[in-house]
Amino acid sequence: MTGLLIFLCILLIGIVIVQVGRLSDLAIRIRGEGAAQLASNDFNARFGVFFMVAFLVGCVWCTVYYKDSLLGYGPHTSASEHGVWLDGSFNLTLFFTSIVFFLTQIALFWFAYKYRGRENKVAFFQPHDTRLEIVWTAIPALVMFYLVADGLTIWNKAMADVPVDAVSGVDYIEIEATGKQFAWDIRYPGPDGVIGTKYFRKISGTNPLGQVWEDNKNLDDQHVSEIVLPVGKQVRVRITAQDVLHNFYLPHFRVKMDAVPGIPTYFVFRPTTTTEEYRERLGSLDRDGNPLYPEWHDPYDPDEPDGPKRYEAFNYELACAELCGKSHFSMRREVKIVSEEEYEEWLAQQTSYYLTSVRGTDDDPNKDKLLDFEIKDRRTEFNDNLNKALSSDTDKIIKLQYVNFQTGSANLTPLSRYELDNVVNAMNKYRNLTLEVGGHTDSTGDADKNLTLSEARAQAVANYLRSKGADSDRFSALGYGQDRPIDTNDTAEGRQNNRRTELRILTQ
Ligand SMILES: [Cu+2]
Repeated sequence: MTGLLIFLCILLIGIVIVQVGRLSDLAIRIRGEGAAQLASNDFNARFGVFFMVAFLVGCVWCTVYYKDSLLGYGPHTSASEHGVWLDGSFNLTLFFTSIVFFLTQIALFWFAYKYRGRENKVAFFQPHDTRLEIVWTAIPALVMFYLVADGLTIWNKAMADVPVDAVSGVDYIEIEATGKQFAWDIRYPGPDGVIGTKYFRKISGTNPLGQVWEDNKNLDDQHVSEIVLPVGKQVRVRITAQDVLHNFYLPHFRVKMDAVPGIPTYFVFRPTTTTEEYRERLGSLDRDGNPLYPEWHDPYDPDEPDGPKRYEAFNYELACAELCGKSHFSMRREVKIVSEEEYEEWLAQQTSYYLTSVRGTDDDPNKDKLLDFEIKDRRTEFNDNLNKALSSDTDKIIKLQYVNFQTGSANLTPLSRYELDNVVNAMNKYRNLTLEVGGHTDSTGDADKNLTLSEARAQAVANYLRSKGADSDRFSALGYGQDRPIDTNDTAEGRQNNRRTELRILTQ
């Protein structure tokens, strides 16, 4: 129905225009064609000049009116180092093109007025003017040359990669952004400062980025939900995509780079304004205490007039600047620029993706071995317990936390060897140390069988120690079965605590 109405309206307007045209044709014929044409020329020329003035004033007014909403002006001066250079270059170009814009618009309408068709006026033909040719060729050429040279210098400076020798010294932070429909996966390098390698065939439900777990540099890499960066520090973003073209866009930092599947790109920038400073800038007041940018003092949520104001709730954002599909908009991510201390604090809370989601699962190629830092941690823990037992007069027992057996058998699990190696080391260090290896079970099942199992397990530990060169005279193996629980046998956790291997220091 609406469609039909619109169609009828358009038809009607068309008919009106045709009729008005006919009417003016008729009027010209009645009044005499020549006079009417001259009057029309005069009107059009004057109206043209009026239009020009209104148009140019409108251009200036609208620029001034919306200035504070534009990147680079008002509160939106760049929050990054290179952004200031780019904005400067942009302003310089705007300056020269504005001059050309105003001159050509004025000339266009002024000429239309000055040389309008008049009675007894003959057209003026100017076939050639060398001086004019030189002026309007040379001046734009010089200006263009200057703009291009200046632009190239700034471009090369802004797009420069981090110096190669800094890779070992690492005075910058490297993070990785992977675009996919419809999210950004952000990866931080972890304590080693280096991002691990990826291979697309490794991508799976449990390995969204296709990290190669055999590469140790991957083991501490962190997947984070927001981008947090310290102010003043150089940041290199590795940019890549998993499906279609995306674009890594940080408008407030003038950072923008395509994320291309198969071709890694990068962007290096240095944030200079913290989120808090930018908020202050948006909320700043003039000398009389009135908001400098009133629109930023509106409530952030219109339904909550007393809630935070827009400037208080402001956050930098990462957007995708490529129309990559129907949920393209949902690729927005918040970006926080904070002080060095706040950054360190935030970073300490981030966990390694490998350790939290992959370690010990079937996808973990290191399942049957401990990682260097785990060996170190467990060694420290064992030595602490040993020292405690050595210096105590009453509690001479050390529980071997990481010695485990396959269910129902006396076969040591592969990872038990690390703890037992610590025991061998301790015996080598303390030459007078003699020990009793005690096996314990929970109360599940038959007591006699448990006793036999605990003896076999204690013996298995003793065999291992012996195989590593520990002197048989300095330790004995004993099974206690289920007789000495240290926890309740009513819960799974308690039973787990009761199934254990202990060392008792006999002499030291
Ligand atoms: Cu996208």
